[in-house]
Amino acid sequence: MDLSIFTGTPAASAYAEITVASNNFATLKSAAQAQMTATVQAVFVAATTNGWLFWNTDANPGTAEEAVMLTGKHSVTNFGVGDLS
Ligand SMILES: [Ca+2]
Repeated sequence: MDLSIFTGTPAASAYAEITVASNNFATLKSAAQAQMTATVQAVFVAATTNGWLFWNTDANPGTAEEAVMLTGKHSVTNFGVGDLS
């Protein structure tokens, strides 16, 4: 997945991944945003059923403006920083 916020493959430090035992979008988004810093710009959340990628696109690094659901990707083994290129 080639996000416009990155040029080429991002540094590992720009990415985080977590597991959240929920399928509630607000819960997943909140958990992702808790990981987001000036350094971490994209967060993969392995939810109960699917995976979600959240990322920042504006000047506030603590809020995710964009998200996409990755059907069936409910494990952190299903996605990694190497998939952001
Ligand atoms: Ca933001």
